[in-house]
Amino acid sequence: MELGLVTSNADKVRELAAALEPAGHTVAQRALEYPEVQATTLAEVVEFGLERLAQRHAGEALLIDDAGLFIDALGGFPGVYSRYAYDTIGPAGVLALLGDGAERSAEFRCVLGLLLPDGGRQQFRGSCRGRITRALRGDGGFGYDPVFVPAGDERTFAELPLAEKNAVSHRGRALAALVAYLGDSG
Ligand code: ITT
Repeated sequence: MELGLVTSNADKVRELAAALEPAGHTVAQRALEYPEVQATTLAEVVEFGLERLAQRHAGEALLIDDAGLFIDALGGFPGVYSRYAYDTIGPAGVLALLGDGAERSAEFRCVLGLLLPDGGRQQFRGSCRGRITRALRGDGGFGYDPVFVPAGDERTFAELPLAEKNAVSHRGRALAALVAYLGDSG
């Protein structure tokens, strides 16, 4: 299926294409506007975005991707505010908020929203547990990748090749669910 990915983030497009293209789907970045409402969960943000896209783009197959980093010791911050925190204090500022604290567990979450040409809407979720580093490490990936080490590894997401990140990441897991669904629905 030809999927339009509605995002401003070219790194997301690379991660989605790496999972969807081998399964026979094509992904093109679409520069459409949709409002990201202030909500307490990623799922609500995605549902609202899909609703708006359905009103203006009936008949198209579109995907949106909303993700965030939820740090346990900060009560889940930055979470749904991850973009705002990234643009203001950045990953180094988030490390500063955590300080030297020993409790560094965190979770990345991703919700993919799919709008089908017949108007159908679906969500696919993925999460990845891990821990926050004490310093930025690695220059691959994007966003908070240099401060997050997935469980079972010693490398940050920014130190992993894209295929290895996708194999364990929040987005990779949501994508696996999306690929299974698209396979089923033909
Ligand atoms: P769009 O909303 O246009 O898709 P965005 O970059 O704003 O792009 P999100 O709202 O989903 O995407 O992301 C919130 C923040 O979390 C943002 O600063 C991203 O850089 C970061 N982020 C999202 N996915 C990530 C990942 O896989 N690894 C590291 N950081 C990520």
